[in-house]
Amino acid sequence: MIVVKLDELEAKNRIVEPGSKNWQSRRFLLKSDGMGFSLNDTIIRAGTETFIWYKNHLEAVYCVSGKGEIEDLTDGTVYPIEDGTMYALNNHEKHYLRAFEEMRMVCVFNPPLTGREVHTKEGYYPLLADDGE
Ligand code: 9YT
Repeated sequence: MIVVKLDELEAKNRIVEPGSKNWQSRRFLLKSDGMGFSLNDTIIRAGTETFIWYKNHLEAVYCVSGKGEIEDLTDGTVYPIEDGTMYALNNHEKHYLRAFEEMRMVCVFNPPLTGREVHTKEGYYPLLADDGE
């Protein structure tokens, strides 16, 4: 069994931020944990807009606090996000993620993240080898 507390992740080198500082991803489960998916507790900073296109991954996101929106760029639909909203990018949709308040999101990736991924300038995470620890 794996049991980890949020305040243990720093020492495990499992806290990741992009250069933009738009978000901070606290990575509880990675590929090396052998679950077949990864699990992050991610903070999206207030006032940010992030273009994302997970062409290599499926992601499900569950918002547990804060307010924002996601704009699906495949058809222009804008969905409000608040505590209790889940979205799943089952078709690798290009999107904008906007935070009006700081949002806390639980994010699951398939295939699992390996550790240190941040978005390329095209908005995706490369498929990395197991070197993230
Ligand atoms: C919701 C989202 O995709 N935010 C970007 C960060 C990502 N979820 C991560 O690496 O935790």
